[in-house]
Amino acid sequence: MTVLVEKHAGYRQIILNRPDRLNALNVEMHAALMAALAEAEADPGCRALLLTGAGRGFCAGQDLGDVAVREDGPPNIKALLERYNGLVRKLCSLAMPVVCAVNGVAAGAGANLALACDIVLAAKSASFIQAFSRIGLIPDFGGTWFLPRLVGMARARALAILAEPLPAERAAEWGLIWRAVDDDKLMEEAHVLTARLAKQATIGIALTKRALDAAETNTLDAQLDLERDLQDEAGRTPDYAEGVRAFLEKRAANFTGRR
Ligand code: T3D
Repeated sequence: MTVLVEKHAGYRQIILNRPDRLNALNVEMHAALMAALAEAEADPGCRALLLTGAGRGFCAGQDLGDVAVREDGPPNIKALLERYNGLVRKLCSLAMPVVCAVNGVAAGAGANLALACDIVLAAKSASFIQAFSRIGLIPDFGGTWFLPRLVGMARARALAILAEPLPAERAAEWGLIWRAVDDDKLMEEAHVLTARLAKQATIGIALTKRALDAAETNTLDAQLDLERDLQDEAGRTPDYAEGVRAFLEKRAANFTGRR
């Protein structure tokens, strides 16, 4: 099984599982990951996801043993990426929070897979490598989109062109990820965070994601209109009513994540 799924109360943990290849993505793993995301999305009881890797790495990007290096012409990378891009689109559009626990090296598409998640924690020993330029490619899996937005153009350019490992603690200082965590605390912290998110107002979080995504290209005027509309939607959820009631009654809210 190239991808393992563990069900927890309110959330699922998805584990990339090709540890002998540092969880490099092949076609089978890509399909299994897509299926795991689709199943999570279809489960009304699943209100958050936790993505991590088995073994000492998170994900080393495309399995380079799997792409045909041909003497008679270039490999069909376009077809490969048309398929793989669906994964980034799916991850970014999920109507639930996605936590990524980067347990070890995240290289190439593996680094950008992590950046497509909502909240990224990384073990202090982990690193992020935009490895593409080492083999003559450009950052894909959304890398050229995520990097400048997260760390600014100067750092994005150097990361993409030099392909040097960025240690987790510096990645957190630069704003590439949320937090670097002691190795032995990573999974505990990731589970606590994901379980907490699974009890929050899921629809409100999904709408927050949509608003932040749109902010990248919207004018202030357009964004204010969008906030008005999305807030109207959030304000009609039972979770909003429960949140206000709980505040006034000075107790913890009991959110359901339902419409
Ligand atoms: O067609 C296309 O390619 C288009 C798609 C592109 C998307 C991409 O992701 S391009 C970028 C692909 N990824 C890389 O270039 C990273 C390659 N890996 C590395 O540079 C290093 O493995 C790491 C820096 C990530 C980690 O180094 P280290 O020293 O900790 O581990 P290692 O010994 O290199 O790797 C352990 C094993 O995993 C090793 O196998 P072995 O010798 O024990 O049998 C290694 O070959 C294997 N491995 C690591 N990465 C990949 C891989 N096997 C296949 N594909 C990999 N990407």
